[in-house]
Formats: sequence, C-alpha cells, structure tokens
Amino acid sequence: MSLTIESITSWLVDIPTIRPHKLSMVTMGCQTMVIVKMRCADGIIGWGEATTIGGLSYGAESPESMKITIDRYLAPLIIGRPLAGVEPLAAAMNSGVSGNSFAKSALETAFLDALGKAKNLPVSSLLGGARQERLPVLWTLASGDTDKDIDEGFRLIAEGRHQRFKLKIGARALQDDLRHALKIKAALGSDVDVHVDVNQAWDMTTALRAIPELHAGGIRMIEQPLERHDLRNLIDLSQRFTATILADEAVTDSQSGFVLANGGFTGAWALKIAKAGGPAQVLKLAQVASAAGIGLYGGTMLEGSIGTVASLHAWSTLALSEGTEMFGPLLLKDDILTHPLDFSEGSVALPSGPGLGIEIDEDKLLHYARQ
Ligand code: MUC
Ligand code: MG
Repeated sequence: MSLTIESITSWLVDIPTIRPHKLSMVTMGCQTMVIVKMRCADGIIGWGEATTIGGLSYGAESPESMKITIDRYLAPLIIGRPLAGVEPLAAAMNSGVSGNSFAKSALETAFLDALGKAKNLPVSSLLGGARQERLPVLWTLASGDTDKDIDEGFRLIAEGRHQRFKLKIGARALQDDLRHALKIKAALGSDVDVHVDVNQAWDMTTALRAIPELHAGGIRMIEQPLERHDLRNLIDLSQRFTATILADEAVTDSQSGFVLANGGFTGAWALKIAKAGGPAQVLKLAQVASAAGIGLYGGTMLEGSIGTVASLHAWSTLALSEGTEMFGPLLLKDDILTHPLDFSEGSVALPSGPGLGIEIDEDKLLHYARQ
C-alpha cells in the first residue's frame, strides 16, 4: 500500500476563553489555533493543530506565521510523499525549513492521524503503544484574582473535575505573588497538590528568596522560574532545593534536553508537542529524560482538542511522574469536535479509534475560521 499526501489546507480558528487567563507575560481572552487538514489518497484525511500562547509572547512563531510557514514552505515539501513512517516526513520538512517546530508539529500530527486511519491503528500504537487509557489532568487557576481562584478551585473539586492545580505567578511584585499563592494553597488544604508557574519572570536573586517560602507553604513544584536561556542557574536551583524545579520554556527538544541533563539538572521537564516538532519528535526528549533520571510532565500550549488529543497519544506511551495539564479544550467556550473529550475525576480518556480517534465538526470549524 502506498498512499500519498495529496493536499494540505489550513485555517486560523479563534475561539474565546471561558474567562481571562492571566500569565506573567499576557492575559488571554481568546485562543487562536491553526487547524490543518491533510488529504491523502483513498479519501483518507488527517487533522493537525499548531497553537501558541498570546501571539508572540510565549514562542517565536505566531499563529499567522505558522499558517504561512505551513502553506508556503512546508506543504510543498511533503505533498506527493507516501504515508509511510514519520521520520522521512520530519527529514523532508527539516531539509527545507529550519526551526518552526510549532508548524511542523501540526503536520506531524495530521500525518500520524492519516497513517493511523490507513492502518486502522490509534496514533498511540504508532508511537509505541498506550500504557494507560486515562491520563491525570490538573487545572490552572489564573483569573488574576486570589478569591476568584479559590472559589474556582473549590467548585472544580466539588464537581469532581480536578484535584490538582497550577497557579500562574510572576506578573505582580514578589510579595503579592507569594501572598496570592500561599493563600490559595492554604485554602485548598494539604490534600490538594498545587504548583506555581512563573513563566520566566524571576531572576536568580528573586528565585532564591521565593522558593523556600513557597515550599514551606506546601507548594511542591516551581515551573520555569528563570528566563529560558539561564540554564546555569536553573540547574543550580534544581540541585539546591527539594522542591521540584519543572523546566518548561528552557527545554524544547532532545538537544536542549541533553544540554540540561548533561549539566546536572535534577528536576522534571514539561513536554509539549509544539516545542519539539510533533508527537513523535517529543518522545525523543522523553527518552533523554528517562536516561538521565529526570521526571516528566505532559504539558499544554493551551491547545484545542486536536492538539490535546495528539499530545495524549504521546503521553499515554510514557510513565509521567508529574501527570499532565491537558485541560486546553475546557478553557475554551466551544469545541470543533463532534463528540467532546471525556474529562472527569481529574482525568481524561484517551480516544481509542483509528488515528487520533476524533471527528471534526467542519461546519463549526468554518464558523470560527478567520475569513
Ligand atoms: C505554560 O507556560 O505552562 C500551560 C497551562 C497554562 O495554564 O498555561 C500554559 C503555559
Ligand atoms: Mg509553563
């Protein structure tokens, strides 16, 4: 069987968030997803998604640049190629386009979806096989208001939806951030795991002051406290404190992971398919982590359902010491799937059908697509 890729179409899809989502560098009121449809021979369709956070505030690719990269540069490199393994696809994309891992991730996802449908296998089987059918999912409390965050946390616990939370800090003065995080942790209680994500907002002096206070207040894990290139100090923090240091912006793919591991980093890594170039590429970073004894966390770029499911297929093949944050679709007011994902009791079910195992509502996709 030699099915080929026949065409690639992409759309910019804007869906509002259910409430403002406040990070250290941006407040989001809407998420923009680049949705990719890959048509292959025999009518097989693969879907993919490239998504970032806050335009250009998180990464070096904007939604608009991802669409142009896909349409003008990546699609011509892969149209006409066979639906075979992902490595020749990655080699073809890398031969003509450097960087741009977010755009490449959408195409690797669409390719895996199509290949899985052609072989009647779920994407997790193409990636090594699922070890788990449900994955744990935390929720981020990031309304920007301490009391609203506490109410939201209690509501989600009462509804049985999440038992674990992440807080976004770094936008305010340190004392205000400490008060905010410690008040939420104290209110939710000792049974509820809470970690903070600083999104690069601190320098080393601030981190040395803040981490012991947060840890003493029961906050077990500190995500990306320092600027992404400050690897020397990130390694130092990971060795100095018993609180787990979770690297996010500082670790993207297997090469950057190797540099951190080789330097003696001892914490955990937030894996994201977009940072690595796709669900297959990110597993190379996971291999570096397991060889180096570094913990793993299934990270989100606040993707919609396609990017979330693509990540879940990859995470299902791993032992994730720190769980996942794959709640992206729940932050959005609407979904482009015909059947939304099954989130309950602090977990999400891995779809089991061929490919990604999801069906797209194309009318809804076109409704939210930019003209
Ligand atoms: C990030 O930096 O981790 C993931 C969850 C969330 O609330 O924000 C993102 C980005
Ligand atoms: Mg983060």
